[in-house]
Amino acid sequence: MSLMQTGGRGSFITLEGGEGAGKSTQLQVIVEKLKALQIDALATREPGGSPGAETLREILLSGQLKHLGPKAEAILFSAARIDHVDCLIEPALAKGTWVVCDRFLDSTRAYQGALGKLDPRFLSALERVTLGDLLPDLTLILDLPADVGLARAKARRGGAGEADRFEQEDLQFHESLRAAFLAIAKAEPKRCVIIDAQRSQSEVTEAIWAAISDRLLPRLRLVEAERDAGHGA
Ligand code: T5A
Repeated sequence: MSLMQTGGRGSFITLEGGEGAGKSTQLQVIVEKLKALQIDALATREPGGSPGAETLREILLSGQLKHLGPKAEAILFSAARIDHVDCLIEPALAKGTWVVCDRFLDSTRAYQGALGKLDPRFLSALERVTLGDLLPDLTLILDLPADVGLARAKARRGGAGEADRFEQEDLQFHESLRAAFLAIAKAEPKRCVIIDAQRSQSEVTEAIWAAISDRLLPRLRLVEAERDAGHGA
């Protein structure tokens, strides 16, 4: 049985983790694998993903608003998210497209929330007004030692290019970030799966695909089987 699009709502997958964990690399592979199963899928990223949010991305990653502090940054990342959700994510999910997103709400929880020591009640309120009921169906947390990720990110820049606002933070910041993502995964095991990202790219892809096959594809197969049975009646 082929995994054709079912006409139902698409699934929403997010990739999270520290700098250089391999999120962008894996994002493309996942989307290609979904398309090979004839699932309509698109890749997107945060901050960004829609014209308004990309404008905010440029400002946020330039570091020129760092002095405003984590609370204001959390609001600005959320403002970008509202545009992204309204313009791209919700319309795509509603028409049955699967959306695979490089970073989403857990990055705000980890970078601004945990590292910025924000009151969790402030973040919950912000999530409520930003997202309503929208949550990822599956979040893959790519985990690796902070120094390995930073070295990968630096190598990708060719060593010379300028590190962005958050890559410039010290190693202690990035180690705490790793712990924050692991804590999120521990608190929400139904939504989150930790992926050991220190392995080779193909091994990481294999682990990610195992999680998607385990958590999301059975639901799709079920809907499809019901639809086929209905057609056959
Ligand atoms: N942010 C974002 C917040 O503070 N709050 C928020 O709410 C949100 C949404 C975004 C920044 O904004 C912050 C977090 C970030 O600091 P970005 O430019 O989008 O910045 O950067 P990152 O998301 O951190 O992405 P990176 O590009 O740094 O890392 P990736 O995407 O995880 O890594 P990737 O795939 O580019 O890989 C890095 C290098 O490693 C190699 C790749 O070829 C590449 O050269 N690589 C591997 N090498 C060995 N083994 C593997 N398994 C490898 N996988 C990839």
